[in-house]
Amino acid sequence: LELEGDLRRALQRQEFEPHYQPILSLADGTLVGFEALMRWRHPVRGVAAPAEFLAIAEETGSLEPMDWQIYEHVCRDIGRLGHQQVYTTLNVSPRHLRAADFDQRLLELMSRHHVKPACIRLEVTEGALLEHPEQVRECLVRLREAGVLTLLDDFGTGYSSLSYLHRFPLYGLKIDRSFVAELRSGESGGSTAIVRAIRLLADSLGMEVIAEGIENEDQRYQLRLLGLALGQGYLFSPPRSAAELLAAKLPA
Ligand code: G
Ligand code: G
Ligand code: NA
Ligand code: MN
Repeated sequence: LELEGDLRRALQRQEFEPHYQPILSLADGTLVGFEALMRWRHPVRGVAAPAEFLAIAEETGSLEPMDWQIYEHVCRDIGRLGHQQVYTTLNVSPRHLRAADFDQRLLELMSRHHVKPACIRLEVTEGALLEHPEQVRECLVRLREAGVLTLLDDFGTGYSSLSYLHRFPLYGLKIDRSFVAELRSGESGGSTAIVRAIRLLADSLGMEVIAEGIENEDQRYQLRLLGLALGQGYLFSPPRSAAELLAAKLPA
């Protein structure tokens, strides 16, 4: 109950901000995009990650306004960070996609900030697709027609019903970090087989694949052997604030 009030006050004070984790080519490190991840910057307690507040926010209906605070912040940041040549992904909570005006509201926000459709991609989870499939499909189709692509997040951990892969306009899959964490060199079973199967499935559906949670060189090497082209993780960079990214750009 205390957290609920804290979240409401934090919303009013605009304490939610995106941190950015780069998405790169595993072959040569070329930057292709960033995932925007919500953080709560409390004046006393410091920076908190979603694990500490996401469930309560969702239960109490605060998550949607928090998301919009993040999306607006991302649109503002794209200009000042010079991120017009790459894409930034937004995490979308399941409830959002059911709102009849989600796509319109997002496109209006982007247009107000002069953000091109190619600069934004959405990350949705399997659960979000299955709750109100027809409404969600239509929303994602309208966004795709406007140039905003959708990626399926945490692939392999949800319902893993494959029928939706071609029913929804999905541009790519993000392989959940639990599979990447279990990759072992010289091993053909377990996680290695799953990652290979996901890559083959995505290839045959013409979908892009991004590996999440890459923490070491061995994982990067294994993923490249399995034909993965793109990834993100602590090996390359943790999620960083806009201020940190700006500071890193200044000559030392
Ligand atoms: O950054 P971190 O690993 O703590 O993120 C944990 C989870 O929080 C991720 O699974 C992600 O889907 C979710 N998440 C991160 N940022 C956002 C956001 O802006 N909106 C929503 N709805 N979820 C987010
Ligand atoms: O569910 P989603 O994939 O959107 O959330 C991504 C989460 O993974 C974020 O909370 C982010 O902080 C975290 N993350 C990013 N890179 C790594 C990594 O290399 N290892 C681990 N364990 N977590 C990571
Ligand atoms: Na995500
Ligand atoms: Mn993800």
